Amino acid sequence: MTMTITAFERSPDGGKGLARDTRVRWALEEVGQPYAVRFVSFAAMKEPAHLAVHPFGQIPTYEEDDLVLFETGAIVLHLAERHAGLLPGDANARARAIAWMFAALNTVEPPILEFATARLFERDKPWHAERLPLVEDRVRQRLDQLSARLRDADWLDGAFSAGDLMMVSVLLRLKPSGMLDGHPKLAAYVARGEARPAYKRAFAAQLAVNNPQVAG
Ligand code: GTB
Repeated sequence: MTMTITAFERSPDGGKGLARDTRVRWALEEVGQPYAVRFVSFAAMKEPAHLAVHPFGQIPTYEEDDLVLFETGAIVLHLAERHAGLLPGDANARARAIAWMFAALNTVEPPILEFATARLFERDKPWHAERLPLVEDRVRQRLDQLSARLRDADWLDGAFSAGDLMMVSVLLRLKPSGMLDGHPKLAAYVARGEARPAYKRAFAAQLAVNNPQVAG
């Protein structure tokens, strides 16, 4: 069984690990599965060959024999269900870990993406200065709520799970803004995720492609 994912030929973040192939690489590393990467350019992503695997012309995708998947949530859940290491054995704990995956993608990531978009692409708009604090407030509200739930625990619900993998991946997008600094428990939570050997391998693999000088 060969697993192949797609990733940016050259990520716009220059190897900061923010493109979404990193979370899939991380999941593959956590479950100890080797994988191959097919690199695609922005132009190639919109060509019929890639659109056949990803209807929206994006990365990452996942191929395993005759199974083709897109959407990082679906890919990570598939890996977590097929291989040990990312979901607990107990049925209720498993359901809760999956709920955290959905919370990361559906509740926490949307305001973070809005915030990133506002910071990166809306600076020249006449309404930017008015809109940015509103968007920032929506992110802060989610961080306050998440931090209140996490408290001093290492992970969101018992042992590290796919829920934590997804939540840490989503929160990492805030790092360049410095917003996590106002939430020390979450900053420590993200640092624990980044310290995992599997994350380090995933990060190094994408860095080697996107910034070979730094990767050495
Ligand atoms: N919901 C989908 C999923 O989770 O799989 C979203 C996939 C997605 O947004 N893919 C992006 C993409 O292919 C790359 S990850 N974009 C190209 C396009 O739409 O044409 C998003 C991303 C891109 C770049 C940075 N960065 O440079 O910091 C961070 C995140």
